[in-house]
Order: sequence, then C-alpha cells, then structure tokens
Amino acid sequence: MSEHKSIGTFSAESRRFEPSADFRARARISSLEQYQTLYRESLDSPETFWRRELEELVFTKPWTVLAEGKVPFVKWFADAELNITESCLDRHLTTSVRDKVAIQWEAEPGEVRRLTYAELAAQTVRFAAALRSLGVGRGDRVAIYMGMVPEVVVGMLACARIGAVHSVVFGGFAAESLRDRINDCGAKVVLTQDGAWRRGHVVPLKETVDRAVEHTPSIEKVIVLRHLGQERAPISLKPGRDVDWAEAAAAAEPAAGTPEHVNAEHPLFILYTSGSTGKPKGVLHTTAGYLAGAYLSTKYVFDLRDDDVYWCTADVGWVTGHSYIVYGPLSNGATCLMYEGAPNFPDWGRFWQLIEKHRVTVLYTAPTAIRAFIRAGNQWPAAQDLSSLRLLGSVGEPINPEAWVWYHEHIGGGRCPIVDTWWQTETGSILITTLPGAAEMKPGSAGLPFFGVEPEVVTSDGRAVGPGAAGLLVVRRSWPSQLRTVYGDDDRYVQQYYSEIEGNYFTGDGAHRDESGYFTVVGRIDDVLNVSGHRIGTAEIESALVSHKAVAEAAAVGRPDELKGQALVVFVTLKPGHTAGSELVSELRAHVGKEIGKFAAPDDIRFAEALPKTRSGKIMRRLLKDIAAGREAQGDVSTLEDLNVLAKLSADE
Ligand code: 7RM
Repeated sequence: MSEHKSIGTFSAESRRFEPSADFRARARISSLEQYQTLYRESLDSPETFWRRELEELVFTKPWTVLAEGKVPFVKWFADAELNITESCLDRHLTTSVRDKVAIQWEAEPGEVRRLTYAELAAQTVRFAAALRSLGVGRGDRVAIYMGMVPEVVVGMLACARIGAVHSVVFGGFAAESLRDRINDCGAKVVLTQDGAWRRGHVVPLKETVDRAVEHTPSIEKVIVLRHLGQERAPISLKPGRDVDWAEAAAAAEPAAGTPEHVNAEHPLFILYTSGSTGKPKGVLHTTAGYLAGAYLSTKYVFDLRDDDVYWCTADVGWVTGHSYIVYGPLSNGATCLMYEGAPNFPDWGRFWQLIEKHRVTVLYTAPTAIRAFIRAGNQWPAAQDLSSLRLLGSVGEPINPEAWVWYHEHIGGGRCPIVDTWWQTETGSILITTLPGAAEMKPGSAGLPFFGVEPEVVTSDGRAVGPGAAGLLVVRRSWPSQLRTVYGDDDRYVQQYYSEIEGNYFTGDGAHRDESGYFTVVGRIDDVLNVSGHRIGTAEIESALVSHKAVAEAAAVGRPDELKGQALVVFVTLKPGHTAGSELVSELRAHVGKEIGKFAAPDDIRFAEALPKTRSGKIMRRLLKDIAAGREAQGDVSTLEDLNVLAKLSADE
C-alpha cells in the first residue's frame, strides 16, 4: 500500500461560490437543511425515502422488499417487476411529454433532427420487434458499436424492451478490443452503422466490425444502420449475416414490440472498463436499482425542469452517456441535445454555437474539454450568446480550481452553479456532488454525498481519517445503482471491490474530506490512468506493447498533463536485434492504436536498457512516475534491484 502515500499532499483552495437567490428560489432542493433532512431520511428510513421518490416510475409488480442480502451481493427492490423502457417512454405517452422533443440531434456537418417522445417510442418498439424477429430475446447479449446518432439510443432501448442485455463499445476502440468484448460477453448480435463523422472524416465503423467478427463465434447477425450512405461510407452487406437496419425495422410488426417484464435484478447492460489487469472488466448493471439511481440523480443534480434543453457532451460508449444521455434524462422526460461530432470542428466555437442555436440550459461536460477550451482562447465562447445556460456540470476527473473558475466565469457568465459530479462506471450514477440550489460550491471539491450514499475516507485498515487527511475513498453500504458483478467473474468482482476494506466498496480513488463534509477526490491510487477523461489500464497498454515483436518489457505510467489531466508515458526495453528510434516510436504508437484504440496511443515512449525492479521482480512504478514527471526519484529505493538503472533512466531526460 506504499503507493497511497503519494496522494497525501494537496493545496487548499479557499474560494467559495453560492448559487444565486434566483437559482435557489426555483430549485427543487434550495437549502442545506433541506438536503440534510432528505439525506438523513435516505440513510435512516430508506424504505420511506425510496418508496416516495420513485413514485412516478413504472413497476408492473411493485416491490415489497427494498434490499435483500449483504454486500457484495445485494438485490435491490428484490421482488419488483418492470421494463425500464416503460419509465423512459411509455409513461410519457399519456402526458404532455408525448409531443415534447426527447432527442434534438445535430450532425457534425450541421443537419438537425428532432425526435419527440412519441417518435422515439415508436422507433424503439419497431426495432425491438425487429430484434425479436431475428431471434434476440431475454438475457441475450447485444454489442453496440455506433457513433452519436439517435439510433444508438433506439438500439439500447430496444434491447432493454425485450430483456436483452446491451454492451455498448465506444466507437474509438479498435477491432481487437471490440472482438475481445464481444467474446467476453458472448454477444449474439452487433448493432453498427456504415460510418460516423469525426472532424470532417468518416470513421468506418462497419469495416471495423467486419474485422472484429472474423473471430467471434457467438455472433449470428450484424445489423447495419445506413447513416452516411453508400457514397460517403461505402459498405457491403454479407449475405446471411448482415441485416439492413431500416429494412429490418420496416418489416417488423410493431405489435411484436411489447415490453418484456423482468425482475428488478435482471441484467440491463454490461459496460467494459479498465482495471488494474490487462483484461477489461465487464461491469454489470441490473434493472430497477440502476434506473432508481440514474433517474433520481438526474432529477436532483441537474434539477431538470419542463423547459430545459439539457446537453451531456459524453459519448454513449461511456457510462456517462448511458446514465446521463439515455436512462436518466429519458426517465425524467427531458429534452436532450445530442451532437455527433468533435468539439473543435470546424473550429473551437462549435460547442458555443450549439448552445446558442439550441438554447441549451444545462451543460454537462468534462474537465479535459474545459482545459482545451481555455487553451483555444476566450474569444470563442465570447462570440456566442450563452445566456440560455443556467446550470453547468463536470465529470470524469478532478477539475482543477483554475478550470472551474474559468468555466464559471466564461461559460456560466458568473450566474450558473457548477455541479462537480464524482462517480464511476461501477457506481452507475452520481454519488458525490453539491446539489445546485442547496449548497455552496468549493472549486475542485466534488462536495457532498447523494441520497442513499455513505462514502468515507479511510486508512488501509478501514478506519475513518479526520478532516483534511488523505486516504482511500470507500462506500460503507450498498446503493441501488452499484454494479452487481464483473460479468462472468464473481471472484474478480469480490476481489477488486470488496477485499481491500472489509465490508466496504473500494473505489480505487484517493480522497480527503473537509470539516463541512465536502469530499475532494484526488485521483486513482491503482494502476488506472485517466487520460482526457478516458479510463485506461496501465496493464492493458503494457500487454499491447509486449505483443509487438520488438518489445521485451513495458511499463506504462501517468505524467501530470495540463490539458489531458494525465499523459501516458511508457518505458520499454527491446528484444535483441531491434533498435530504438523515432521509426520504432511511430510503429509502437500505431501498434497500440490498432490493439486498443487511437485514444490509448502513448504520448511519450522511452527506451531503456532495463526497468527498475524490486528484488522480488515488481516494476517500481512510483519511480517511473517520478522520472516521467521530471521529478527527482523519491522515497525508498533500497529494494531497487539495480540502482544504475535509475541513474540511466533519469540521464535520458
Ligand atoms: C463517470 C466516470 C471513474 C474515475 C473515478 C475518478 C475519476 C470521475 C470525477 C473523478 C474527481 C470527479 N466513470 N472521476 N469523476 N475524479 N472528480 N468529479 O468518469 O469509470 O470512466 O471513471 O474517474 O478517478 O474513479 S469512469
């Protein structure tokens, strides 16, 4: 646990921001007292709390048991039955939300499409019927490899409608990563599209799927949406395997799109995320608990009102897209803006033009994007009318106070509260943030626990540390939207999340808490990096590197980076007969891009004669981190196998 020492220092930030009286007056939760009363109730009388708060969700069989069992295996709303799409779609069809826009979509080249709740429901029902007719049913896994188009939402909801389990794979992943994920979950079908726009170029998604499914015995069908068309994204459909999305939908009988009512604990989706080994974990979420978390957090954290135009800039390939583009906002009947392309296309003004054009009121984005906008210059947001905004959010990594204050001033015009939301793929929904009308904001600090959540900062033996002291962030008890297991690997689930601190969920993050109970999450303390908000396991990078013929050994570490949060630095040793040099650097970067995805290509590759190791043969990452950051190697090097190695690595600077 020696690694934990490195998180012990942090600089105090003393600026404080209050929501305006105007914001408070219209907020659902408008004072600290009101928050505290509800929070206490959520912990002390959870039965009363959840019964009342979930009232508007649709259960075909109501729950009589709130939670059954003990961590690590808790069943929430154990005896309930439901179909999540009835809370996201059907329930709105008998109210004025029916004709409200659910998804307002803008393509990268500028085309705009609007889908009302009635239209989204109709498309979902039809596509659900199509999936059924292709033999997909309850419990079957469906991989989704698509870009940011409205149909990806239709695809996810259609799976949920028939009780199938979706596994969305981010479109930036390479064929090999897609193949491994399909094989891990045994998906029967892949949903994809011909291509997607990215910075004026076509990303050939179908082509990548073709390569991936060469080695996926479980795949029976590939359903292809023609999004860009044959001219811009030429594809061919393989007879017997590939199905045209539109044709399948047109041929389907909507009457066959009835919802499958499933038990509360029926799997809803699997989402792969990086951990500390080379093999990504299939985080499994189930139905009722996940819905409860996504729905309630969206409602209170974004404080959504009828006339909001809400924009979460995440990709649906990440958990933020699942919870805060799809299930959370739709179960709340919100209007969501969805944007297909890159934030800087055709220039750095695009986001701000989108906000002005669509009159966006709530913006939820990532610190890495904010820092890139700061670098691009204040003239871009200044040129646009951002007065429609009333609330801002941040997610994905710690936001540094400077970026926070810039966001507040240049985007929020000084009038919009900022919710800094801490959560993880595994937590399903936001666990820590300040509710926007309830509490003062402290730049850099995520804030207070959400309802039903009991986080704590502890020492490695599980004792709570005092105010200001750093430690491990854990969650003391189960909450509805927590992951239920690692798909197909209960042991890994228990090992990873419930063995570090007895009886507690271990987040993998380091944190501290101040006298008023605000949590500041400092970052990962395990071998997981956060590069531009992308979660990357060092072991995955290392195994990709050693699969290259020239590489003998590799060690990946993070280096603080002004823009990306962390930059990826790798140290490699070569096999005999291979020479270090810029040619090999490009080759290795391309290799990692091909094995994992371009976003995971190392920023910096350093060749070494040997890697520093302990006498027991463990690579000393702490030292490599110091070297990567250009710091003098610190701490105990007495167990280092060969001190000359260290001297050589540093001399290479
Ligand atoms: C939602 C998401 C999870 C990791 C998590 C943290 C870091 C996320 C914040 C944050 C500080 C935040 N899921 N993280 N949000 N750190 N403040 N507001 O990002 O599974 O991809 O990543 O991201 O380290 O453990 S994730």
